[in-house]
Amino acid sequence: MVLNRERVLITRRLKMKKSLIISGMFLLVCSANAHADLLDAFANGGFEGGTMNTNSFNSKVPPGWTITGGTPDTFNGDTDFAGFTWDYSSTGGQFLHGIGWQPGYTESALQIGLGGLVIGQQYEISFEQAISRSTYSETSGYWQIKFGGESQNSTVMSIPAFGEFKGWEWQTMIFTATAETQTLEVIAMSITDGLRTDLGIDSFYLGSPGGNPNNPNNPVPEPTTLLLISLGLLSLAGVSKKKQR
Ligand SMILES: [Ca+2]
Repeated sequence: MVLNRERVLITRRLKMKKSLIISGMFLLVCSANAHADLLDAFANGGFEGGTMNTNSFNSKVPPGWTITGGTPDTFNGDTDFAGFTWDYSSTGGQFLHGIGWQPGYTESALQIGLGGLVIGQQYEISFEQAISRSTYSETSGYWQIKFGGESQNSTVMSIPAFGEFKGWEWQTMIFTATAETQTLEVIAMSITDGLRTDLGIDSFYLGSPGGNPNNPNNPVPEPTTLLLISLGLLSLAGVSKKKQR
């Protein structure tokens, strides 16, 4: 009788463990899928779809973006007027060109009304940046990114020699939402007041941390990782089963 009762208890415990493991695995798969979501309201991080002449200072930004300061331009990897040398980013096509010439002149673009944010939640902003030296360029520069009330600076890119190009290099930033709807702004900055820098930005992502599939610096959980975690959980279950025997 006593033995039978123990057996029933052990079977019950094993059943509970099994269901815990299965729900754990389910949660892991769900969280991996949630990371793939890009913020709904955000548009055109690839700076594509412009119909302007990309081999000139066209003073136009691609669809989804609005100019806030100066006259940023839409370029592509072949843009080579005025001594410029550029290349295509990892996601290709067009990109945004901005001049930083502080404090008197700043080129910037924004997207307003990015809603659906969760206050206190972290969001990843990642992008590729580049710098070129035209006949007008004088100094090094960086991108300043504003999202809501928070502002972060990218790594400074040093001005290359004439005819040379530097980039595209990935930048990853984590912002915390302080409102349900926020404005995003990208601002070209020179490191020296009174001297001009010419910067490029492309492959812009705003969404869940780790969710940018193009960002090579992101530890995105891959199917193989999930499989390994599942196998680990199963072997743990095996060990506890043996112990109970
Ligand atoms: Ca692009």
